[in-house]
Amino acid sequence: MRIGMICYPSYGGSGVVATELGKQLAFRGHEVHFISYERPFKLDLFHENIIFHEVDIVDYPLFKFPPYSMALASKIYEVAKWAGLDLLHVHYAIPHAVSAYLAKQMLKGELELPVITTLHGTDITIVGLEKQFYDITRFAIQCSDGVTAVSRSLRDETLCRFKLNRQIEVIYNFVDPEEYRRLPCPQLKKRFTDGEDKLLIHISNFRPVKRLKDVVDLFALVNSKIPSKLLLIGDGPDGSYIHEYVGKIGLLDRVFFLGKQERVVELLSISDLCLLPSEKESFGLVALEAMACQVPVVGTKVGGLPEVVRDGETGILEEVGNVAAMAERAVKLLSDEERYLQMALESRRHAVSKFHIDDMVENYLRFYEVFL
Ligand code: GMT
Repeated sequence: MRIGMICYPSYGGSGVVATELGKQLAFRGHEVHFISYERPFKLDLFHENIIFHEVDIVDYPLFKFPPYSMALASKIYEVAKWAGLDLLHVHYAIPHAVSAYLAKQMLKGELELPVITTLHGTDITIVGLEKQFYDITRFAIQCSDGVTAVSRSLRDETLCRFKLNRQIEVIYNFVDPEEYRRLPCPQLKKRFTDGEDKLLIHISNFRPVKRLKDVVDLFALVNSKIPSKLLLIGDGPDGSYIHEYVGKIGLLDRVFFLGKQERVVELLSISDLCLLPSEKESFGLVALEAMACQVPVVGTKVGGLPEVVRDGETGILEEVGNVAAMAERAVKLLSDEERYLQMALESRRHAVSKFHIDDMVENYLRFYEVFL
């Protein structure tokens, strides 16, 4: 198959999922054409079946905002004809599904291009609900030949919020158990703890939806009972505010701001708990990656997170904002070595058995077949 893959190239779950899926399809002999404004950061290899096409963004003094959606549609049109694409898979509805629709119309009479849209979360639960995006997002989802969502929760929320009456297939996000596994990293661990402290980790884009203050408050409560350190990986709008807050509560010597990281396996491998007390989370890819590295997750009962993390078996889930309950259960877990080990091992087992990359790639391939 010749597949066009549209995604955001930057750090973030949707781009990671699209890139890893594209790589796997290429390894299985399909030709994958990535189209984006930059090379996706996880597209870090040469493979003869992977071709990256950069969307040229034309600036002109008249444009306050260069029209990216149009530029993307033109690029899709161009690549589809040039490569003879069999199918287009767009990740994140806004604006990708709209550009795909445009390109498909432009190709009419020349090439039949089935469009598959994968919904990732904030395109539905936050951005898509904005007044100026709602109708056009709904239209693009309705016009896609196939639609997938990364959790049952996201599928149901899409159908309900967008008042849609169409089939949406659930294909979960996935993890490569070979890449994400607990590695022995004693030297790295020594840089943060002398062995006495527990290590807690949070990885995100530091947006309000991730509730960074809850991350820090949760950590502070755990640390007041069990000496701990917190690794904060990522950056985003709440970065400086949260740095200030950590200073205000006097924990700067126990919280490490490590910024954006390309590889997190080693950092996860030295951690004891992964904190994800988000306001919304359609899936929580980072929770899955943590579990694959034997790190139980402490998070919220929101969106698709309960489909990924099994409360009491692979982590702890509480209501949004109930930091006290999360901390109390986290302290109890960290104090019980036997139970902790059991949960850490179960986290890995569950991640590998339910979210294996090979199974999900097969699910996508089966789904593609329906539209060819
Ligand atoms: O907010 C983020 O975490 C980024 C966003 C994205 O599109 O990259 O993440 C969404 O998609 C991920 C991949 O499918 C999911 O794992 C995240 O749960 C989802 N984020 C939210 O729903 C807030």
